[in-house]
Amino acid sequence: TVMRKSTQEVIFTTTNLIFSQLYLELTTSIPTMNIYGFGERLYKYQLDAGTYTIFPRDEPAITEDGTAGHNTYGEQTSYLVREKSGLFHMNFLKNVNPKEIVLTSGTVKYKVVGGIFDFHIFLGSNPEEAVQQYQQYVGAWTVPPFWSLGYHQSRWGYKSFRQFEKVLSNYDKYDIPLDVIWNDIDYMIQYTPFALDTYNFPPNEMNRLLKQYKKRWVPIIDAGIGTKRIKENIAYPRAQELGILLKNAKGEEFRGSVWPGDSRFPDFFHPKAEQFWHEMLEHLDKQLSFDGIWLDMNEVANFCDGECGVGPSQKYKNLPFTPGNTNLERKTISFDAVHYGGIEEFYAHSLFGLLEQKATYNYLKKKTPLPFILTRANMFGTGKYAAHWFGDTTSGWTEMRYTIGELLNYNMWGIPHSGADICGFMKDTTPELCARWTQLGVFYPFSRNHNELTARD
Ligand code: MIG
Repeated sequence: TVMRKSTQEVIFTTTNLIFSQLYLELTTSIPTMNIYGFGERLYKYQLDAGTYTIFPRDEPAITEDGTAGHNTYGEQTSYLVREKSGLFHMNFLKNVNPKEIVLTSGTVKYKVVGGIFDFHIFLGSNPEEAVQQYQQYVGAWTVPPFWSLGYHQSRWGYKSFRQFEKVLSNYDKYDIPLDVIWNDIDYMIQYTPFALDTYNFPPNEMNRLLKQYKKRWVPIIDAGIGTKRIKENIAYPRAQELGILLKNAKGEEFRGSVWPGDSRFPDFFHPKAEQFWHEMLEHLDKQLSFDGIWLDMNEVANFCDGECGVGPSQKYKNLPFTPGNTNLERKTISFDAVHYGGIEEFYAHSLFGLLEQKATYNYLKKKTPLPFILTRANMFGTGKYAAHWFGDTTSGWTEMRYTIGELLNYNMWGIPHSGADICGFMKDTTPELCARWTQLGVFYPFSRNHNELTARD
């Protein structure tokens, strides 16, 4: 039992405790239902009683409804709660294993598959004080460069620099201020990371446009390294040479599949992984200099469930409990994949993104005092390196409203530079929704219009 001395109020007390190798359960009382946190999810800010899954994954168009399995891209394991006296505290569970939280009136139950219980409680007299202490502990947050606080334009499906030019000239024509223009996976040859498509995006044309229209440029980098033997693909041979690829339980390269087709994943635990990542970023930077980096598919996403051709791992097939009621290795890498130092993926899932963000940050830090990185995967600590957008949000009114709840959450979790795709990502938007979303979106600290490949402009 933890009691606040000044008010004698109980703020944490365990009413049950199970502690075993693969299953941990604990129930604590909470003082009121003015409770906020547990992500990532697209939902309103104050939580209702319900079941909340925490396990980062790549699943588009998910809206929370208080039942298991509506988790999205982030690992955020803290909550803020109002005490009966009116004081606030924040509770943080430092654990990156898959978990589910069951919130009932007056209790929080943690159901965690693996790892340890490591709780931290931050006492404040008001919400700001509690949040500040939490943020100090997790290392938040990086100061964004001034330009990144401006307005951004992106979409999936700019096929060439000509279409890019059309977008830029339209912004000018209608006198809409724009600071940053982005490229999605279309700028690469066969979606192969670090392989610039110089036919459709010739560096001289791109540089001319960025200069003429005075825009900053941010390209996407996906986590999966394609294995295609094309001369522009320098990443795969170099990763093999340095021996930095993630391995399966047999010690072979772990086989995945992402946008470039057959793919491998860099193992950011490897001491030479950062060198590899910096060499690749520099290779792209030299051809076409970027102002920031957009990290996608880093939960990590995989089009196979577990290893391609093998399937989910045998070892972790029969877990005592499955958060989210769904195969946890769905669209990601197997839990028995092995990182450098013998660390199994089961214990390191969310760390892929964090270590990738850190490596990217360290590269940009060589060019500029204030790096800008946008990441989809996130966990506690991400704010130290990167900004976050809420992934694949559907173009709908409820979704638009819920982005406000998510925004407040990320402000609390130490990633204040965040926002959702303005006008929505999945499905066609409508003129009215898009106008309203733009009115809301200019108040997102990270303010970017972005759209899916098949949805209309
Ligand atoms: O499998 O790069 O959330 O913003 O446009 C989809 C294409 C991959 C998901 C991102 C989205 C991006 C899209 N990506």
